[in-house]
Amino acid sequence: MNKSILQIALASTLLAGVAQAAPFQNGSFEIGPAPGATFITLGAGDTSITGWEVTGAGIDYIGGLWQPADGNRSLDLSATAAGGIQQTFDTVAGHNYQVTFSLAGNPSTPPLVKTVQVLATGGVATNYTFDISFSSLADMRWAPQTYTFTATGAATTLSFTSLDNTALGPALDNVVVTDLTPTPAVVTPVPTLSEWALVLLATALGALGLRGRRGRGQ
Ligand SMILES: [Ca+2]
Repeated sequence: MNKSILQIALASTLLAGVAQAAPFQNGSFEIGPAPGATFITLGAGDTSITGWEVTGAGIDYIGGLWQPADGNRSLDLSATAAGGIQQTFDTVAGHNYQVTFSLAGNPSTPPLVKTVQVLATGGVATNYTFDISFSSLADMRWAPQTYTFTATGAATTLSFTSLDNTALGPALDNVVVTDLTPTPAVVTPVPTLSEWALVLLATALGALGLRGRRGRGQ
């Protein structure tokens, strides 16, 4: 590859990178600072969990304290009071999206019933509750939940906000975002009969030309 082709290839790669700046990421909260054997507290505005920003009164980033729903890490959305977390990612306006997540609660009271509010840009704020009556640190009884929204632009902010103003809030893990709107299939055009005829003609002329050159060469 010569230098100019290499430069074009590099420029194309950079442009492609800009176009795909922020797909949804790190929904299981596995990429971030080490939460240790129990947990660490992250304050409002903290962005150390890759892709996410902490909101409200902060959250607890849970390491070994309790059983996660997926991987090794999860969240308590109330640090000392109601906190939350949000992520902004690429969407396609008009597409329908499904958000699935695992919900549980800090197994201590109060309150007995934990509540998290989920909201995506342009969507409907929806509350989900979890009763910790039968939960423990070793058996969090994670429950699958589903939220859906229709994207209103090229970027959407998805937020999970605790409505429990204590240090014992809803627990969150394993957020997955799926685009439910099918992308139109790329159709490869099939040559028409007249186009096939042109292809055959070009092939035949090429063969004649080759024979002609060979004839002159003899
Ligand atoms: Ca996890």
